[in-house]
Amino acid sequence: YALSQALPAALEHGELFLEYQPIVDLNDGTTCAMEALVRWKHPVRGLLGPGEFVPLAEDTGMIVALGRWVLRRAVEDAASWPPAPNGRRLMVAVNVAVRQVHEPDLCTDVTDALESSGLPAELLQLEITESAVMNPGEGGRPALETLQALSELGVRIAIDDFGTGYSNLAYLHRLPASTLKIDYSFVKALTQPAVTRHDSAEAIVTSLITLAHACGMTVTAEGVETAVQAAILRNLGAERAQGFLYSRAVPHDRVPELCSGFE
Ligand code: G
Ligand code: G
Ligand code: MN
Ligand code: NA
Repeated sequence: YALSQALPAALEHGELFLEYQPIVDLNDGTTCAMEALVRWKHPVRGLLGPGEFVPLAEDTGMIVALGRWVLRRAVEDAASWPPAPNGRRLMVAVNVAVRQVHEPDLCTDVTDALESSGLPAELLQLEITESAVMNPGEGGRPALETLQALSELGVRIAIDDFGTGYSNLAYLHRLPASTLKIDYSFVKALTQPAVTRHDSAEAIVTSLITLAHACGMTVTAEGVETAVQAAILRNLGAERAQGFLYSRAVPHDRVPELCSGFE
């Protein structure tokens, strides 16, 4: 309760900041994108992760202002990143909460952020959780309509935490999304010891990848911590991975050293 009360002032006083975690091409190890992850440097409670305050901000509606700030900051940061050695520029991935998707201003906010920073639309990926896109109700604009408008701007859409919600697969097929992010829980299950391991972990990941590809989406696996997991995912056809194997989230000034990739 106290934390959620303090959040508006914290945002105004510059206590929030972003870190970036690389998203890596599983085939050649190059860095494709950086995901922006918000943190709160609380004057009394110390460093807080998004898990500790994003849900509170979602409950109070503060997530709309917070999300708008994250979007601006991340897009501005990304506009300044140097190209990788292969000449390609990094994309920036920004998490968008369900409340933001139902805000009529989201497309305008995105357009404004791109225009004022000069970042090309194709270099912005908006990450929307599976449950957010699959719940088109909530009184706002239908999620599908908003996602279509964003997609027409040239922005990429990724479905985040896939496999943890209850998806309407017919609806999934209609989403203008280019990427499906497989939730870390499935990645973890791939290499869990035989006794506790869910026997069908590999079969589930295989079918998620098949499903994504059938819908014309590429796959990013989250929470990859070991080279064995990365090898399995690559063999199963996942295109990209993200996780501690490559890097934790780093402050903005360390992004350039991660641009070239991982062997
Ligand atoms: O760092 P941690 O594992 O605690 O992250 C918890 C969750 O917070 C993640 O699922 C991540 O997607 C989410 N998150 C991180 N940054 C943002 C943000 O800027 N906006 C929203 N809506 N969620 C975020
Ligand atoms: O849900 P989302 O993917 O947006 O959340 C990303 C969060 O997952 C980050 O905040 C980070 O703390 C956490 N994370 C990133 N990589 C790994 C990893 O390899 N292992 C684990 N356990 N958590 C990770
Ligand atoms: Mn995410
Ligand atoms: Na996730």
